[in-house]
Amino acid sequence: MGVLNVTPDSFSDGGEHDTVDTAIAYGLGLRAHGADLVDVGGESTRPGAQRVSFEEERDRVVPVVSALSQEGVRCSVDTMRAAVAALAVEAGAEVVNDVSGGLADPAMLETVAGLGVTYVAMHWRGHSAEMQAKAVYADVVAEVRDELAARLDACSAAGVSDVVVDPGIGFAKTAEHNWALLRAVDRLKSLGPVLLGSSRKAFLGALLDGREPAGRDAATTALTVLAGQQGCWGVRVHDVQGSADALRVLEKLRG
Ligand code: PMM
Repeated sequence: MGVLNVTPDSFSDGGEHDTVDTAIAYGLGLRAHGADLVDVGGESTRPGAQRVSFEEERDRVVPVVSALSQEGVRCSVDTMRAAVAALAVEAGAEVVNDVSGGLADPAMLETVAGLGVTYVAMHWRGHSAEMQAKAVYADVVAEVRDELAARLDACSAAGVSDVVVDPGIGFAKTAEHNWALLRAVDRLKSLGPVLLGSSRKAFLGALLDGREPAGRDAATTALTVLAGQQGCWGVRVHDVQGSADALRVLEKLRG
């Protein structure tokens, strides 16, 4: 899954493709580099970020999903809003990627059930402005697992059957929480297919002595190899070529 943030303020690629035309060109490039899905988002979720309005998010996301879908690029929509998810699916998106796992918008799960698409439920404890204060766990793996299991129950009650789970690396987590979750992918897999979104995140910068986001791609690729070895459903990355190449190597070695 390649990251396409149509936002002025995302931590790594904010402002790089915040017009519809540059976003479409960028999305085509992600596909050319090997992305199976292009994840189009219009609202930054970096720690401390403020929310954008529904209209702003819709106007950033829908034209890009529509144009990429017409070019045959498979898209997911990265949104916490049911109304944006519905419009993006109408425009061609095949997957709804909700970082709140249905907690931010009470209409989300019923909407996705009606749309009949794959749903990514990420572990989430609150909006960006407040989430780092919620990074408190006695046993992060057990608690994230239990909280994701509760979201799966909610999905099932609403009629959403095709669900991918995501531990939410960097969302209400310290660096050590992220590492603990990455060490425990095996335990998360029993919930269902797993997506990992570690790409260029701050815990990698901390590991690499404060390196800036663009210099974190090799470390990201190392985690893609881990995800591939563990049989994850997907990885959500900025540098698609590096991760796609690494997965091709892994596939070849496995014969
Ligand atoms: N991370 C970000 C945004 N969307 N979606 C999923 N499923 N998992 C993630 O870890 C995730 C996400 C934040 O990263 P960005 O600012 O680079 O988009």
